[in-house]
Amino acid sequence: MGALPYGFFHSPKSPQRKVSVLMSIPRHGRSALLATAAVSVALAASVAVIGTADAASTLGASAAQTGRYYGAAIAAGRLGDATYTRILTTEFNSVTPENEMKWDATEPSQGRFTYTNGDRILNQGVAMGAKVRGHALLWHQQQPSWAQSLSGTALRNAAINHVTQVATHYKGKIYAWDVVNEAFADGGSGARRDSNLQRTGNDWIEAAFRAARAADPAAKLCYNDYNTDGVNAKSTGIYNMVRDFKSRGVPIDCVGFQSHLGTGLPGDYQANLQRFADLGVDVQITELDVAQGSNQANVYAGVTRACMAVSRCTGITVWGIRDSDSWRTGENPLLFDNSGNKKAAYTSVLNALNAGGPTTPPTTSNPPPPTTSTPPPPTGACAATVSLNSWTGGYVATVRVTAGQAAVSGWTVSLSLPSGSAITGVWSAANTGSTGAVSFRNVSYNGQIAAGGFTEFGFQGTGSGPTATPTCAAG
Ligand code: 9MR
Repeated sequence: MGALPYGFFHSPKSPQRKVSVLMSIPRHGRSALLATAAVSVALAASVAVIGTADAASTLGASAAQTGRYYGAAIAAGRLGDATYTRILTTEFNSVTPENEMKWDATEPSQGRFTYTNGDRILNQGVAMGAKVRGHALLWHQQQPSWAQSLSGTALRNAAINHVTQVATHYKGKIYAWDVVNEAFADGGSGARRDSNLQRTGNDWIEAAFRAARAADPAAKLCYNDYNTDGVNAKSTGIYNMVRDFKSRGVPIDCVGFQSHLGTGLPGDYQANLQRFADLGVDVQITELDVAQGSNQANVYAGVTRACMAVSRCTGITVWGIRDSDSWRTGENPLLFDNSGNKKAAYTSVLNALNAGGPTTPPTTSNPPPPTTSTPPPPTGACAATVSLNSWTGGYVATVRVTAGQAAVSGWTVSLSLPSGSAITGVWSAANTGSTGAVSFRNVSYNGQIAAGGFTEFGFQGTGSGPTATPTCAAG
């Protein structure tokens, strides 16, 4: 059997549960937290001196031996629970906020941003020396009520502003953002899901990724979804989107496979991860949980082995710590029982991690650094063209810079913005000016363009975008 029908689990939890997530941590909880964080730092230090040939004894340390992480979704409201925090700081080297960085939590009324609980998760991760996955900038669920009542250009502008503001707040601190969550429909269509965001125009996803890149160039930008646990219509729809994004230079770095699983694992789970990796993106298991049953430990082991076999599978996150922490009430889908004891599934995961696999490619900043070994080619002429994704009140411009018959070594693109337009974000170029006559200089990694080749940069702005063809100066 494959994944359980996910929609069954997917109804939002009661408002009471959300309120409890937003509770503040009691003072004594905070000091317990700091104490355990200190212990974990000491543990991490001792792990670092163990040779990679030794089997590590925690999930995080074992995953780290091949350059991967093993993470958990955590809730700010549980950090005062000593058992929970002990397991977290001992076992995991990545955290994801279960709810605290979602739109309803971070922008409860329009333009008023609240980061208290998101920051708690971030600080917990930092104290542990863990990677922090940001989850999730845009999603059709858990939108604040004010956003639910918007549509069209007002919603598009609000959504892009949300991405920009939240990614800016956490700039430089997030390993990977789930920029867009669950935008594809279930079933056989392979198409986008209908939602208020989708109704703002099919380009909403790429606009979100561009805004996220502009706000936090160091974060890996992921698309995240469920029921993508093998080669099926939904995962193929996403695959086609990622392939299209890569071909057009839309910034995307990773795909998250939530992996809310039933009592079986599709036979092509690993092959599906691999086909995405072959597009040139990282893959991550982002919300793993597996229905309890005689097969639970085997399914967990299978997921682990699949990730370990794919060099671009950079890590695994389980969606909670103890069974009692899970959103799947009564299904006992996690690695620790209600009392915090390790289950058979835990042992199967640890063994699979310790069995090893190819190491993940070294982490590079986004975009990759320049290669300095080849001498710069001779200077030639260049040309630039702009394509616009516009909505009332805003736009995203993608500018293609093309070299002529000779290679280009450095370029500057100049253009004129209509009155009322102002640039709010730029990626893959450095701008001079943000209104009226503006220019864009190449950055370190995209100044060299081979003869006849091209590179792209982009910017986002308010008002309406440029209409005249820009000029390009080489050198
Ligand atoms: O685990 C989360 C639960 O506490 C929330 O009530 C719920 C609201 O929809 O979201 C849960 O997390 C979801 C995640 O953000 C996206 N993928 C599905 C997860 C389970 O519903």
